[in-house]
Amino acid sequence: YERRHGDISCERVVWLKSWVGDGPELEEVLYHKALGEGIAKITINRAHKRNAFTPRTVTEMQRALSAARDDKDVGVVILTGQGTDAFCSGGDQSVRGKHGYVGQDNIARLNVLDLQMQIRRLPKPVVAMVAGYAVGGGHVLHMVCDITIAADNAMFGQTGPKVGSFDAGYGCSIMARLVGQKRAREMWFLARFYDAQQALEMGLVNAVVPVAELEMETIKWCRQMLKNSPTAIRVLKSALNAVEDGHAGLQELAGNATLLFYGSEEGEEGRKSYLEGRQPNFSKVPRLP
Ligand code: S0N
Repeated sequence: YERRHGDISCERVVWLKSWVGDGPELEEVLYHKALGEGIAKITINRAHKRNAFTPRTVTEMQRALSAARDDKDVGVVILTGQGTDAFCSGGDQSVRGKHGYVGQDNIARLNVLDLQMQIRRLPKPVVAMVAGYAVGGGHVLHMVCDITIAADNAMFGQTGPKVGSFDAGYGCSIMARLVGQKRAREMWFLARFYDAQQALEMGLVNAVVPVAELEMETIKWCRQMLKNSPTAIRVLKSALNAVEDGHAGLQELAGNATLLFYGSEEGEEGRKSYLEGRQPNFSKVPRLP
């Protein structure tokens, strides 16, 4: 630990390599938990390819996200890339086939779409910590996250129309919500890159900090969220999603209502009465205005 200014929010983090459940050893992703904090960190570990993802990278990220979701000690997840050159440069073009990205099992997939859904539905905030390039499918990943903290060397953009691909799902809809229709069309049609300051001005990111301070600043944001009510944050995330996600958004929000209802006396009376073979007695439940 390194304490600075006696301020807990400036205390450095000790990262512990953590277990993501059964399955093969992680190769393309790192999963860490911060000692004594509620923070998990998922790192794409392919710096030699600017952290481009293969089907295996995506599967490993999905396993790490599941581990973070199931872990009652984890309240916030950081998503990042190894090194400072790139957050993620999208799909690894060297394994792109005619029907998607081809994994070691020789099956072509676009499983990054499942990963996007998983980030969106995770009932805990996901913070993108972006140094260097966040482009192509990597740009979509940071947009799907709840918060983005960018280093001053970050570069953002879509490359699809240059390399013969596009993400017409969240890659368009979330982008248009973030930056507006005109800018979204500009980003996709021209495939330009934007620096961190431009991204901040466009509403693509929440903050820009010097690259050397990126992790510490991200940790501060995480710690501040962790001080707040996890249930409030959980319901707010699903509510913010629900406005845009149609039936899927409603289902997510409604799941939270059910979760809270199960914990109430009213919900418990229903369950108990069934098990005790009697009529439920809801007479004490106040009919609130
Ligand atoms: C990121 C860039 C700008 C970095 O440039 P820089 O710093 O000059 O480094 P390079 O020398 O270019 O790169 C270093 C090494 O890394 C390799 N590399 C980088 N990115 C990739 C990549 N995406 N795939 C494979 N290899 C990559 C370089 O080749 C180099 O290797 P060596 O050292 O051996 O020469 C620059 O690298 C760049 O522009 N990268 C490509 C960005 C890109 O076009 N990405 C793909 C965009 N498309 C997607 O992401 C698809 C997303 C997707 O999966 C999807 C999802 C939903 C619906 C549809 C789709 C879809 O298919 O579109």
